[in-house]
Amino acid sequence: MDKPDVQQLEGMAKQIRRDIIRMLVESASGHPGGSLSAVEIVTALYFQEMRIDSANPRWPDRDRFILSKGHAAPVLFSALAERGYFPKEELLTFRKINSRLQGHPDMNKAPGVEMSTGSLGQGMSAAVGMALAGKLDKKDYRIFVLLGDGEVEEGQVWEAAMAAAQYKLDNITAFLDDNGLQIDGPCAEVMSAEPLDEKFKAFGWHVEKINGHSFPEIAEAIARAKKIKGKPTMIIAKTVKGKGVSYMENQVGWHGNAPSREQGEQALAELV
Ligand SMILES: Cc1ncc(C[n+]2csc(CCOP(=O)(O)OP(=O)(O)O)c2C)c(N)n1
Ligand SMILES: [Mg+2]
Repeated sequence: MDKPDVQQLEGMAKQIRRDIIRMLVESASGHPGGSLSAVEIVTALYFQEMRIDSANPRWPDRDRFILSKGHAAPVLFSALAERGYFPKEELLTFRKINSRLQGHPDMNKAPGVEMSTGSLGQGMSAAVGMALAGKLDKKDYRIFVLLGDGEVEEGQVWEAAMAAAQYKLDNITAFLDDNGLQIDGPCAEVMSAEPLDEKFKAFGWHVEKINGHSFPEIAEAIARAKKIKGKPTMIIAKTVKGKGVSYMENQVGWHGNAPSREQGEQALAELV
């Protein structure tokens, strides 16, 4: 596949936002806010960065992406469908009985899903294990993992962070979707983990800080991460929860509520 330019990536991001809205309207449940905030990060990984083959999802040398904040499943499922892992029509079965696309990603059901996630904190540990396996097997594949800023309030994240530095896992690049909100309020009020950059540095990570909606900044940060030897990289990406839908932006109430059909129409009218 040819590498897309920024304009093409922006077009794909808009398409993925539209998919997310349609999935949530159809299922009448799910998590829009944290799906929409992560669109550019996930789009850049699946359409620009990762060495993957949708025709061969279990190719041993593939790069791996783990959605540690598993409740943002709609953004992952949409990227996988747009990238050809399964038919796009299947997106509308999201959260339905017997669908392969459950509310949180299931690696035994949906093609392309690398790890079942949803219990916050666990995906990061799995990602670190995969990166360690890659080193032991002398493979050159890379591991990408996406965490939420509420998720890093989980202690398990810091155990995994410690292990990644201990084993010098420079083949893992983590993104922190720094949208400022978690399930029922601002992270700063629920349980502040700030200063996140200094904490990850103290845990032995190389840290980048970027605008998580800028494709050039995402690409540049990944390029720098690839050059760092002997250390894992954390890319702290400032984002807007609910990005792209006016009435959802920065609204904690849109963490885990689906738009009605009418609200969905309004969102789609904005995403043209
Ligand atoms: C271990 C665990 N505790 C609690 C929850 C419930 N929960 C689901 S999403 C969420 C908030 C996550 O906030 P954040 O990581 O910032 O996600 P985002 O803002 O990107 O949606 C919580 C507490 C969970 N899924 N797993
Ligand atoms: Mg958040």
